[in-house]
Amino acid sequence: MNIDTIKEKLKELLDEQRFVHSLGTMDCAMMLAKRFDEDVQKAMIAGLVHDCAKCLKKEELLNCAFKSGIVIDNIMISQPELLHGPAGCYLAKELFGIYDSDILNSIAYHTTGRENMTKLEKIIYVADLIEPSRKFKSVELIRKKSFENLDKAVVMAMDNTIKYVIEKGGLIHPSTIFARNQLILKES
Ligand code: DGI
Ligand code: FE
Ligand code: FE
Ligand code: FE
Repeated sequence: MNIDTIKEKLKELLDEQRFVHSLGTMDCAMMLAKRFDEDVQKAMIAGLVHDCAKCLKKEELLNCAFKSGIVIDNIMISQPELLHGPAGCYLAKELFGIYDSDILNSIAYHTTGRENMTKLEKIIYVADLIEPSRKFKSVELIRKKSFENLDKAVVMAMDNTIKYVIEKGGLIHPSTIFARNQLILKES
């Protein structure tokens, strides 16, 4: 499926704001892919599709997440925000005919991150947070860093997300902690 066909289908799955966010993530993923020598077409598709399950109802979300082949743990079930990555990975295959495992993993792990993230997974993790419609306080700092050092930008993005989740009293998914620790240890 080409990008224009994916866009048309995606538009029906998402509300206006989420669709605009997806286009922004696609553009940022494209720029980061060029900057860090990743496959530009793959990055664009992953960025465009990453939130395709975001507007599903709870039941549908659970159903798709369980069919994704991604391990769904109790933390994800108790924090349903964490299910749209795995569910999106399933829909990417079923609705958009995407079978590239790097693209599918980038979608599946775009919310939590994980240890040993590929370059594409990092690009999508960061692009999701820095796309133009994101307005939080430290976004400019992360935007700037993302074109200098991808790993550092991932850590900054995780820091931002962890603080946000703590602020809301939520559970932090351990994959984010493992990923963040690994990236920081690698730097030092
Ligand atoms: O889908 P988006 O809004 O574009 O962004 P996202 O998929 O990165 O994050 C979706 C939501 O999930 C966002 O409100 C932050 C939240 N989130 C991210 N990591 C965690 C988390 N929520 C909990 N409870 N635990 C996490 O580890
Ligand atoms: Fe998301
Ligand atoms: Fe994110
Ligand atoms: Fe997103």
